[in-house]
Amino acid sequence: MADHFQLEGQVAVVRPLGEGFINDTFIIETESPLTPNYILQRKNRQIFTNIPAMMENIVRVTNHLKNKIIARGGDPRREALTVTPAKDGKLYHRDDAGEYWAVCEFIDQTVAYQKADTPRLAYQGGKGIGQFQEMLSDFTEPLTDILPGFHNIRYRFKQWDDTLAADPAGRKAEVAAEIEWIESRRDEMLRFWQLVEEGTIPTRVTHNDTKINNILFDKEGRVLCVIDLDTVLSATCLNDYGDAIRSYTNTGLEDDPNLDRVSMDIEMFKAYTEGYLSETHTFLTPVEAEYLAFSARYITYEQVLRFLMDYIDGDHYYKTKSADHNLVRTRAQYKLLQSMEAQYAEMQRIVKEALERYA
Ligand code: ADP
Ligand code: GN1
Ligand code: MG
Repeated sequence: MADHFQLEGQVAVVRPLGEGFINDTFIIETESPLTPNYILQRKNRQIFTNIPAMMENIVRVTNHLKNKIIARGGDPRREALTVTPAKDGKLYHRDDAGEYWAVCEFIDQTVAYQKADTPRLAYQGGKGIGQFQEMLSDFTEPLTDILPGFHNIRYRFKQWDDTLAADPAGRKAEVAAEIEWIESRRDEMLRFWQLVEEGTIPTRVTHNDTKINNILFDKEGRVLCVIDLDTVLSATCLNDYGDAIRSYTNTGLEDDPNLDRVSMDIEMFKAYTEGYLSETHTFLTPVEAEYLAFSARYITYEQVLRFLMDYIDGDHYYKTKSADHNLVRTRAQYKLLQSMEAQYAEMQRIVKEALERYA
């Protein structure tokens, strides 16, 4: 597969890499230290139904980022992804089985964390996503909406209602309590989403999948590069902030079987928020600022719904490591949601105080 792409140097070895739930990721190592290594991915074509448009989106966005990075004296090949085209000039290669493959340069001397261990790292992560959004705030080229309804809870409820009605894996009865977690919060989530639908909360170019392993840090723990750009879309920037809070503040694992370990760490929340606002306070509207804390609950709730829905559906969306993996994830994310709900007043106070510094 590597031979189909415009690589510099000779391929030495190709091996699996990373913990992504969606694509199959490999590293291509080249023989010489003078030539780059590469990331090779089989993109998930069940989820991404228009991979050519997705790759086109990624190149448009990374070209814009690279111009910004050059203008501020940065290194465009380390601070932004570089897509490596196929030998026929396309941004992907389609194999005989109809699978789509894509390559980008591997950014070496970096760390992709699975978990935030210090507030400093959370601050850096917030700054990274803030910078990413800020650099794209004047991006005006068209982007194809390759995942319609991705963080749209009205659309998710449609999928949810259909899945429950069909009960394809016969698992519905066993998760009645978990289903109630979703139903009891349906209205408040729709009320929030309505603000996006009516334009009270604006739409911007955002990442939409900001968990911690989708950002690379340098060896000193400074944020370097936002990766996994498959989901770059026009959406509310609150999704990026909320999803990152879900990821960075969790004292346990996303799929922790021990719920005693799972809660929201308010110090991590404060650090991420301060990092994020250090870059975004210049453009966030008052309504966006008002809903930052709620967006963490929104995205965590959506994640509970998506894991549970996949469990009820028979595990077709996320990669799983055991038969009940999606259920374990559901329960762990719900525990996190409850912890956010319990600390909500404090979260709002922290956001307000962080913003007052810029008033
Ligand atoms: P998925 O969509 O399946 O999550 P990602 O694009 O996030 O796939 O890649 C999976 C993992 O591979 C990342 O979490 C990271 O560890 C590593 N990775 C991906 N792209 C790069 C890159 N350009 N340089 C270094 N590591 C990378
Ligand atoms: C998936 O691709 P990955 O592993 O970075 C998912 C996200 C979920 C996340 C949960 C395209 O992210 O939406 O929040 O898993 N990506 C897609 O960990 O569905
Ligand atoms: Mg990823």
